Amino acid sequence: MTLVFSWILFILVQSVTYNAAQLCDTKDRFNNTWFGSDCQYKCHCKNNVACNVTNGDCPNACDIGWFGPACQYADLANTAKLILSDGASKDITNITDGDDTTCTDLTVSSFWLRITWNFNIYFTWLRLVVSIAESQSERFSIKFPDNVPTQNSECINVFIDKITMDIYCNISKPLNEIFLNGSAVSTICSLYISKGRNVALKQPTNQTSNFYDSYYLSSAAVDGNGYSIFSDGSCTHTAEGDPAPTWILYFKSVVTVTSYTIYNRVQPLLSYNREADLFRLKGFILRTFDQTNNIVQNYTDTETSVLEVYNILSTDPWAQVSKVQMTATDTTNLLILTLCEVEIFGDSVCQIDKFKYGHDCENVCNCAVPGEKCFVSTGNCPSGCKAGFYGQGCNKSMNF
Ligand SMILES: [Ca+2]
Repeated sequence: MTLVFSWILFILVQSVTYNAAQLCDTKDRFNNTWFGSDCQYKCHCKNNVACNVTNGDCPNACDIGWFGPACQYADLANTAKLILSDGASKDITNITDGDDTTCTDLTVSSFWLRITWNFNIYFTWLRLVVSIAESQSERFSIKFPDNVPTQNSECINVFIDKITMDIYCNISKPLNEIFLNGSAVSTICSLYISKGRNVALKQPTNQTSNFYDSYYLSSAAVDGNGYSIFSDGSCTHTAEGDPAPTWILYFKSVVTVTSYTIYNRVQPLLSYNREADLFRLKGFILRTFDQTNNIVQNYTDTETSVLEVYNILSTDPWAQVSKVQMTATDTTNLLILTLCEVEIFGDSVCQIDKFKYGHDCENVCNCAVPGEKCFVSTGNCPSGCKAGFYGQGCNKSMNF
């Protein structure tokens, strides 16, 4: 009897898994494809092709603006301005074209590559791909502006393979430029700088009231679609008369956060209520909390005009965040909170599973030093991979 029951359960579980996989690789109505056990991660493949439904790998390459494991890391390098220290005469657009096979040949032995943004970022890690095999990490170096306190020991260089190197730094201050140098930079093919991955996607959410029972629910802000036209059904909407309309996201596992991107409701230009709808977000409050409900960040919008998209930097890129809350405060028109998407860039913490890594802390670190915590983003280790292993996540065996 028990055996029969086990079999039925097995078949049930298999069919659920199978169905999830089937749903994941079908494009949703916004033309996105998904992966993961609950189809909770968005594919970011070149030419918008579907990714592997289990691990998110892309058949060709990542879409431009994305890189790293399962193409889940947003790239800040392609939003930066790159300047060579020896003048701007050389074409360096290959570095940020998202194609690892197009490389620069700068034929100079030593120079600085200055990378600047017209906004502030947090630096966590970057990836360099070069055309000529490297084995010495000192052939790359990274420098931060003078007002950003760093010590060499705060950055760790890790080889993924002979032409790919990651640099991780433990920095808590926002900055808007970094410098790279070293002879190997002259053969650079790609530079990716991590903004983090969108940790908000498909996380559990709630709001203090619903405008309708089945539409414009809190989950619409984490459905992966920043489409801001309300009728597309991908925005939230609280009920009229709610005295403090609030939206809340509860992370399944604590995360670190570097920045927030909030998509306002944007009606077509000639809509009669376009301005009024935009103004509902004016003066909003964003609060984040740790696991014991202490406030991590308390941000109030003070923009003089309303924006279609708000970018807010975290106050502490290493703080552990458990809950995010947004409240509307503007009473010029109707007091209503509408969010078309809330993207939260950050990463896993893997606090309980200390020696694990990945989006769900599902993988085990495989470091040279036993018991060492690996980087949650890639699974690579400060001490290097365990003997006999190499590659991203130290999970490729040298014994064929
Ligand atoms: Ca949405």
